Amino acid sequence: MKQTIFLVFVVILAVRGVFISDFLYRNPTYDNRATPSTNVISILISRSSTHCASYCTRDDECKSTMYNMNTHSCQLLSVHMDELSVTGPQSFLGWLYYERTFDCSKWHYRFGHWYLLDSNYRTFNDSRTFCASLSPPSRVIEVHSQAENDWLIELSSTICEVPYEYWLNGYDTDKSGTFTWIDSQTPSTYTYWNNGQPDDYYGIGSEKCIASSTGYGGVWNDIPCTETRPVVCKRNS
Ligand SMILES: [Ca+2]
Repeated sequence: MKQTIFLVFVVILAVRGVFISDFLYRNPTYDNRATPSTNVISILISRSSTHCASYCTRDDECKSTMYNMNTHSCQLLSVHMDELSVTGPQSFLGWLYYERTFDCSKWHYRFGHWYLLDSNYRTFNDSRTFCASLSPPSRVIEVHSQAENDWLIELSSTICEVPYEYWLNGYDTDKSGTFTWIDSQTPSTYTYWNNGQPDDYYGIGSEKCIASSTGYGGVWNDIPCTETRPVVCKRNS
């Protein structure tokens, strides 16, 4: 029974592995090097290093892989190996190290959704039009949790290295701080307003749109919709 479940799991992963959004970079510096077991997400048997990579690119936490060309063991690691994370040699040889690299120009898969950052400045409406024009079509990001707001920071600051204010897909029409997300039409249960925001700074109704300041801890601010900001587009599949 266990074998059947494992096989089904492998088949599902193999099929899903077609949708790889980024790549693994071969870095021989850390071949045959070991890291604490707390950095090992899982160990699988994999037919090739590429197959092993497909597991990694489908795992939100995976940053690198160790693939053993003799035993076909595939370790998914939660770290990029460096001098701090290396504890010494592996107990046997044959391990090849691959590092996951993130390409800012590609879609990234997290929390069951796909995300794409575009650093061009547009008004909110033009950003909506831009996301809808992509293939597949998408929407301006709706942020439903702290983890997703943190991911917006990671994507813009760490991966794309362009931390700034990014449009969120909501209208704060009444300065109450709660609102309905535009496209999903769900109420905002999670918010992360900066102190004193939303404030409709230029008068009632003057700041209807919302941005997350990823260069400033991801706090939210209401701003005029005619301002121009970069955007992260989001789609479900
Ligand atoms: Ca404001």
